[in-house]
Amino acid sequence: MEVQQSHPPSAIASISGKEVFTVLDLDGRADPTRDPGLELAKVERIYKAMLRTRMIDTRLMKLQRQGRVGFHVGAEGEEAAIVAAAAAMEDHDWLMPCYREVGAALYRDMPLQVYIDNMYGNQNDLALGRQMPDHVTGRDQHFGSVTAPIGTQITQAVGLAWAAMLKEEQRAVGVYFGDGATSSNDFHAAMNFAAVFKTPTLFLLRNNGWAISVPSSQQSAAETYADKGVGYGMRAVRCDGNDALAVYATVAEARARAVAGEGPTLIELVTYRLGPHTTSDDPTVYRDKEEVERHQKRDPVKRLRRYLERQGVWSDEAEQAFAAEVDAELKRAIEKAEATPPPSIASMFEDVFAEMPEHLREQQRQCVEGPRARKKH
Ligand SMILES: Cc1ncc(C[n+]2csc(CCOP(=O)(O)OP(=O)(O)O)c2C)c(N)n1
Ligand SMILES: [Mg+2]
Repeated sequence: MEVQQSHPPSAIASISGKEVFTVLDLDGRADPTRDPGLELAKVERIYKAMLRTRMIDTRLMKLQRQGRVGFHVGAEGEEAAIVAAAAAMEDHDWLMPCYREVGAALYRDMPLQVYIDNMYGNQNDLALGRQMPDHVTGRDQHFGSVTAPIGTQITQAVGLAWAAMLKEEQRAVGVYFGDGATSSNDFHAAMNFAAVFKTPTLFLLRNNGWAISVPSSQQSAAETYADKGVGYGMRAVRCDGNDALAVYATVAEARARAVAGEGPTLIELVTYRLGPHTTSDDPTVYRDKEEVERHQKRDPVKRLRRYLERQGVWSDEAEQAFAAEVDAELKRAIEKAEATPPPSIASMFEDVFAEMPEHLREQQRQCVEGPRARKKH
């Protein structure tokens, strides 16, 4: 596709369809011809958000194993794909999540307490414990609701983008989903509609190698996941999803095109799920530990840290001080969440109707007077 000059030309525009766009090598050296030239303060903010996401995941995994939270879905290994994509968009752009992207909401300053309260499903949880843990929502962060069915957010994102386009809002919508989700009906409907109507949608396809126990090589017969864009007539690019600077450059460029009316982009973020699918999964039964070890060498957090160290703005001391801050804020948030009572039993019947119908009022009354309400639930 010819590059229009409504936005600055960038290195990504010059690479071929199958190539994976990379800026940083594994030791954190940036290719000067591809470096997006981000201010170091911004790179540092991205790095801190990635490290914080990793630390929160590690802690939540332990809390689940201790029986203190019921479930967790982590992002280990995918922090660059998630956080740097959010950083490359504007705060008023909507982000529609899959279930692994709370790091994007936290990057946009979702208070940690809001997230941790959701993990506990307590009285302060915005969903009042009616959803699974990790099913957050953040209106203030323009972060849509996590829903469990695979792919539904993809069509919703295209609808949001279409509305933004009709209202001439200069707003793009980024939608995260996995390699497995490209097999869903919603992916097809969304891709087709977005390409035909040129909606300002960024399809942030996290190809993390696996859909639970199905390897991405068996999920599709297409040579690359970006190839899936071709049949829809949509611009599609591949990018190293473990390289925060490459993710930033690719997403920023696609966003500029989208709001300039040049249509959507499918961005294949080539990454790897280092952890289990969720805390309910045991990947040792279906994948080799050598595969995981190979990918650990491409760890996105360590790679960006090396870049910052090379620029002289990060050090062991800075890392330790920041880690201590995150530990302390997590400890506070967990203590508060654990001290907060569960939602009231009566609340189960609320928020569906503006005025509660008689039959629900009756059920609510029976429930509140019944034996369950007297127990800790
Ligand atoms: C419609 C639907 N079918 C099946 C599932 C069960 N399921 C949950 S996650 C998942 C795998 C998704 O893999 P992918 O899209 O690659 O995302 P990843 O978990 O790797 O980030 C499946 C099949 C579901 N939630 N919804
Ligand atoms: Mg996957």
